[in-house]
Amino acid sequence: MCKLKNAIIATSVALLSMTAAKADNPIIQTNYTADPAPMLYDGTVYLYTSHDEDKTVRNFFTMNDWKCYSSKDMVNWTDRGTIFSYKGFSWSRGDAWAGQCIPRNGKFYYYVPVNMKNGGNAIGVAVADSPTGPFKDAIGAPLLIGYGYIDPTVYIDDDGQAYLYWGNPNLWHVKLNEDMISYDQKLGIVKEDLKDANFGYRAKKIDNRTAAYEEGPWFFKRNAKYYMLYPAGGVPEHLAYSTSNGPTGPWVYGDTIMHVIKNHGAFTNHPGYIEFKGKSYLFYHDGGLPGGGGFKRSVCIEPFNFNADGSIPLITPTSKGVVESAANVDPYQRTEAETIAWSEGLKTAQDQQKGVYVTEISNGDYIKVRSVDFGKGAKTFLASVAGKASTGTIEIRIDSKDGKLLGTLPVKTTGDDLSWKTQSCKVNAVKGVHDIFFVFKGGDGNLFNFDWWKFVAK
Ligand code: FUB
Repeated sequence: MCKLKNAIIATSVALLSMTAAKADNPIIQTNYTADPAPMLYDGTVYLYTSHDEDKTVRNFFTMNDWKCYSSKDMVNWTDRGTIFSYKGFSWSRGDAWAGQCIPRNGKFYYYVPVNMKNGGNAIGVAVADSPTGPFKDAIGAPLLIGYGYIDPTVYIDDDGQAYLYWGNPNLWHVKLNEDMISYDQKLGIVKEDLKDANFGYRAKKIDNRTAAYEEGPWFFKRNAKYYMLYPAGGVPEHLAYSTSNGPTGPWVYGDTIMHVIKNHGAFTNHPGYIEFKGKSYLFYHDGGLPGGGGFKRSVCIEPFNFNADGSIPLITPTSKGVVESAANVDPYQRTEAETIAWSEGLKTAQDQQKGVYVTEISNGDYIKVRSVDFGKGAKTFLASVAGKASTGTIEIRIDSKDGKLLGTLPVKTTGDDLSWKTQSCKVNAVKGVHDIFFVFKGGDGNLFNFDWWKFVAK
């Protein structure tokens, strides 16, 4: 984005000290991300997001592609790149809005809304052999076409029946066939009756606002109860939920689960939910990054506990987000440089050769990686870097950006910005679990590119 970096530099010292002190919402700082859709697969959380472009066109959502991030600990997120674009649907002219991906029979089905070439709303399906793609149009045509057909959410029940819900301001569903790219024609498209008791108070006003379903449903099951989370209340949106004893209702309105976000909110919000390692997490978006707002949103996470009766408590948006890491990072394994708990200034890029790497690194930028377990200690730091005229260094610090210096890697030129070399430096004694800060120092302009790092144990 051209550039969050500029916005960050222009932002006051007050903001920088605020961000340095807090962890770690919004969870992605290298792009504007929205409409979070987490998916658990093989011990890893894959987070699919829509993507607000840096440059908003005609004061409206400017969204061309979808991104994926992954994590094994809920605090460090690895950028897996742009995984699909509306251009992958030959029949679409744009508007890559909120989608959800689900695995089935060794394939990954990504349900996404776009606008068709004639302008109408449609839901397409992209399919891939891996959670991070490459995705391609699974049908060659839309799965569903209709006014207000946006924001699909998909769930496969214990009996193998898959359901797709979607819509704004109506809510529809179909039963997907086993192939996941067609649906039960006999049942057809079912439109929910959005009565107050089912999906919130549309007619009655509460605090001068309607409290009813608006869009962005998120469907899941927990302990035999079916949940539908959704943005409600029009503009601006809060988050609410309904529950049911069956996958197709009847639905019973629950309550508000997140109020309209007052501090750095966007006029939309959008829920996602996942249980990971026995803990519950609500994903949502705000406008919390520098330069952020309604068309430049950012994904955030809050851990929460269900009430004993299965109801969902009111969840407060925080800047700290997930405090407790679900796992430690092993520094003796290669870690992608784009694995980030918090960063400032820099960006990510991707190409065929390297995949995703960290780029546009300027003097003073940094990456924080949380909960790194050094065990008995490290002796050497290795980094894969590339830079035509590099004069920069990577300072390896622990526990804060100005914390104890473990070592400094002077990055030597590799001859080209995409000519990658592994370079190393000695590190001072360090034991146990620490947050690492890679602080980049150097002259003017972009210093070098950074692809991965690891330590060598003592
Ligand atoms: O991101 C574009 C639209 O805004 C989504 O489809 C809605 O859910 C809202 O977040």
